[in-house]
Amino acid sequence: MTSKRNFLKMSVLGTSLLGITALFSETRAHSAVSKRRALTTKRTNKPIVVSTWNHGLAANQVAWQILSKGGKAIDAVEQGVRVPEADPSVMTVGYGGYPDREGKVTLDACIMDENQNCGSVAFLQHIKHPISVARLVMDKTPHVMLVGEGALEFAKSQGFKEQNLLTDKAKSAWQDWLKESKYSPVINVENHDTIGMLALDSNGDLSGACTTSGAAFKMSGRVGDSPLIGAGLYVDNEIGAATATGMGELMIKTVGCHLVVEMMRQGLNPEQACKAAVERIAKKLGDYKQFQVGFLALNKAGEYGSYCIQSGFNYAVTDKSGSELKDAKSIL
Ligand code: SD4
Repeated sequence: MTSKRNFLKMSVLGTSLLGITALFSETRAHSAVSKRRALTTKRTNKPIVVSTWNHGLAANQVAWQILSKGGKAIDAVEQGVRVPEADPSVMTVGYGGYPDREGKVTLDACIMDENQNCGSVAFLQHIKHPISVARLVMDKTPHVMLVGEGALEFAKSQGFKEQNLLTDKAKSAWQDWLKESKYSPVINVENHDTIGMLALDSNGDLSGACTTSGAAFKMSGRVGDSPLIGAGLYVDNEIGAATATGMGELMIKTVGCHLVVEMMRQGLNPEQACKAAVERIAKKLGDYKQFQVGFLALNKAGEYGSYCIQSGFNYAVTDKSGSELKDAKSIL
């Protein structure tokens, strides 16, 4: 009887001990999960927006107004890059951009969202905001890219008004250029104003936009990397996003921004991924030293980084802690 009672006592004790142990390890597991969650949340720096060059600061401000209120990254990047598009003092984006050799301002732009949707326009004339036309190509057509006359007709059908984009300042720069008609892209001067912008919103979604008037005094009909998904911009919402500035032919030849995102998929951080893409250009393209190329990347955790060929490329970062301009590292 006694031994039976003892046995029962032991069993009860055993059971409760087991229960306590189970409870304890469950609590431990639970707290590990929540610690991990806390770490992930703490580590994810969102919302955040990054963009190329000095004029990125003003563009980021507009993007930040959307992001800081819980808005979507795709809206933030579209509205953000409209700032330099409308600014005539920015002479390689939108209105006021340098024309081609024939004196025509021809614009390239693309946009990409968190669901792999994208839209693009190239060789678009007379429309101040090519990025918003690209957005509508994405939202309202079954296509990704419209060019030239077709892009213009589409823009007009959506209510965009034609206007003269050639300012007096850009016209006189072109007339000066005509005196020698020598096409030699100057590093960090005539090729330095494309805006590429990447944003991570408070929902954790990534989007990007890129818009430019392209290389100054280019051949008529020349299209650079900026409207080409994969070359001038790429977004993969699982991994990260990248954009590029500089001599577009080099990005096209290496599908540069796709390469940067794939490098991040392999585990590189944004700066390392941008560096790897610049090194790929250096390895494959012999004449790379004459040109500038800069990549800018943002990953899913809100970490960002950049790399370029020549020193002198900078980018703007805006998040909860404010805005700042940062210099990219370079291989030369
Ligand atoms: C292009 N990548 O058309 C553009 C030019 C540029 O900063 O980035 N300028 O090749």
